[in-house]
Amino acid sequence: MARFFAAIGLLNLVIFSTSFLAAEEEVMTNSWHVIFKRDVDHQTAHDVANRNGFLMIMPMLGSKREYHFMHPQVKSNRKKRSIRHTKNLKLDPLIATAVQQAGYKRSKRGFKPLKSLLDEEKPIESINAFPPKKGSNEEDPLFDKEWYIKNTGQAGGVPGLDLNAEAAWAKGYTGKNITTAIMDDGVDYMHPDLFDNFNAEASFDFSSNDNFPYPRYTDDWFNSHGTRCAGEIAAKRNNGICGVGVAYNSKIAGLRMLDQPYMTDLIEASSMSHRPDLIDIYSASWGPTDDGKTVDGPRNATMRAIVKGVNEGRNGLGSIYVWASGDGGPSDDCNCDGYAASMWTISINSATNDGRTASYDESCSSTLASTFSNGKPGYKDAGVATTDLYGKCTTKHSGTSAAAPEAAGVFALALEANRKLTWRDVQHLTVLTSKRNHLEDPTAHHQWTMNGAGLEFNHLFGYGVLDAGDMVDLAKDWKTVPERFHCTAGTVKGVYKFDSKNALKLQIDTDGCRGKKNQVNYLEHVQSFITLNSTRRGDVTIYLTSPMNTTSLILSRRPNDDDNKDGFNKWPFMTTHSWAENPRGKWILFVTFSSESEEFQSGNLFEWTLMLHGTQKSPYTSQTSPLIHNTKSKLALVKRQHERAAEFQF
Ligand SMILES: *[C@@H]1O[C@H](CO)[C@@H](O)[C@H](O)[C@H]1NC(C)=O
Ligand SMILES: *[C@@H]1O[C@H](CO)[C@@H](O)[C@H](O)[C@H]1NC(C)=O
Ligand SMILES: *[C@@H]1O[C@H](CO)[C@@H](O)[C@H](O)[C@H]1NC(C)=O
Ligand SMILES: *[C@@H]1O[C@H](CO)[C@@H](O)[C@H](O)[C@H]1NC(C)=O
Ligand SMILES: [Ca+2]
Ligand SMILES: [Ca+2]
Repeated sequence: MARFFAAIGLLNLVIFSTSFLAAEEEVMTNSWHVIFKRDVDHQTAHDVANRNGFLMIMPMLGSKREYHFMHPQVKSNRKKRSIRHTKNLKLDPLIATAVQQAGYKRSKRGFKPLKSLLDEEKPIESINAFPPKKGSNEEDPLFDKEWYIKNTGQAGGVPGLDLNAEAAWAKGYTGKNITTAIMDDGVDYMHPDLFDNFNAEASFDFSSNDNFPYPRYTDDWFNSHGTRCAGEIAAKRNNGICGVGVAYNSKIAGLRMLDQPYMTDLIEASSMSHRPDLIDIYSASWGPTDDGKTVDGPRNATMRAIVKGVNEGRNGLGSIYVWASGDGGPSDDCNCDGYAASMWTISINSATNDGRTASYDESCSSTLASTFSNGKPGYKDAGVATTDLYGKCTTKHSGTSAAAPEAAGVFALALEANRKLTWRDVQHLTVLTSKRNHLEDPTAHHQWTMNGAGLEFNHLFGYGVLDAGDMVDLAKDWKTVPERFHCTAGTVKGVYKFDSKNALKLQIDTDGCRGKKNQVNYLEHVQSFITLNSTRRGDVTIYLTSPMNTTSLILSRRPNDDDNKDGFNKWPFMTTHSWAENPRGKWILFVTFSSESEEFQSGNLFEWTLMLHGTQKSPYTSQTSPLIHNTKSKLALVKRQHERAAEFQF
């Protein structure tokens, strides 16, 4: 079964299922996660590694008990576990346990292999940034092409459909003293447009375990991804080179972690927990393969790293994890990607410069908001202009890859406006300031809908496109949101059949844990943990309707997913669409087959657990931002709604 480590509590990590069954393409690596019987210092860990023939790579998750060991004589892509090596480690008097690490695939979003680049009419366009122009106030040659920052209608776009970054800059926010880590294939930190904004102290290379996350050379520039993402955030302004980053005075750290034959849980976990005292935002434009049939997510150590990050990172305010929703196109669903679907990551979809989704855009109900990737097909310069490898610039960056760093840049501006923002504050600000603007689904399948709290959302775009100007405004006077609580609304267990002719409708009636310590009155995230199997997993479609009649499409059809045995095992389908709603009342789960073929399909649902996350007090009534007086602002709207509801509900 597709398994997933689901942590529901904030401090107590609840692990629902304890082992991943190795997928076919998994291997065993030469890395071991070693847990000592007691805390040991660095030197002791080294000595213990040495006396067993291993190398100590690094401590794990800031712990003195857990270490990453490597065995130089073991192959890094074995078919089987090396029981002998694990046994030897376990026999060491200081070691409690040791787990050999599986190696698996993680792919970067939006990279087109050389072949498809050559197939395109125009090959990739790289503009030489050398020699850097002298003088401090020279215009950046690519700025006019950065329609995502300032859309004047260039490349066939809609004027004004952009991140509204200039409004934030005009107020003096440019990302000063905020660091975003690019978790990727490295960063060309020698690039003249990035050099000054590179935070070397916060950087690391987890692919080769050293301090220099410089991209490895390949003929097809495969490792240009991280450098391109970095420029979108922190390319310098007015230096006559390439373009301008969204937060052009912020710092970027390079965390090189995608460039080794196989990903391991330890590499992911180490990256996501690297220097949370120095790194504010972690930007990731990668994940499980976007083949439309994978169901995968963070494993043990990575899940612990994320939970630790949101609880302890940034001195307890919480690390901000920004995630690209995926490039699997309409035939994939990012709720099957456990990183994007996590409550602790902000998953970002992308829009084109004329307000549509791109053909590769993957959607799901866990997406919070959107930024931009490439523009209108067929238009020159419709791609994302940014820095490129070896001091060059490009106008062709694309994919949801391009979208996540833009969001990281906007969040850097917001954090500069208010250093006290928690990880949840950033999500609330995103919901309240994102805009519908000109975003529309051309197929009209996914309409803009008002949720029960008066917040407009769209399955493709979340709460809309980020607005940096409004976000810094609201951030400035923002009062930290009230404490978060977790309420299990209910569990339905049994054998519930559904098939091509008969859909399944289940109901959970909840009081939102009323009268208990963990009562939830105002929702943030809602999770449905579902266990089911079916004759064709990709044809199963699931809707969740809240008591306030907001319907989230929590699983859409995935035509390529022909799984007929694994199904889902306590998989956490997440929705953000009931944000700020009152959870009390009937929740309805609707499970159906939507298939194009006539073939008869059937399935069984074994379990549905509904988890509500949110606050007891309204997070909005205590806000003093001047925006509260703008009766048209989302803040004013949702505050009024909460006040009206509170009169008779609690
Ligand atoms: C910059 O940020 C660090 C924490 O990331 C903080 O310790 C330091 O005081 C800040 N400096 C300024 C000038 O704000
Ligand atoms: C994951 O963690 C659980 C509990 O801590 C442990 O029993 C299990 O062996 C771990 N699995 C892997 C693959 O590390
Ligand atoms: C689902 O699981 C049940 C119980 O294990 C089994 O009887 C049934 O054949 C399975 N169905 C499919 C489609 O795999
Ligand atoms: C709930 O919303 C649906 C549209 O999503 C609408 O057709 C229906 O009438 C609504 N029901 C109630 C009771 O408001
Ligand atoms: Ca520049
Ligand atoms: Ca995907």
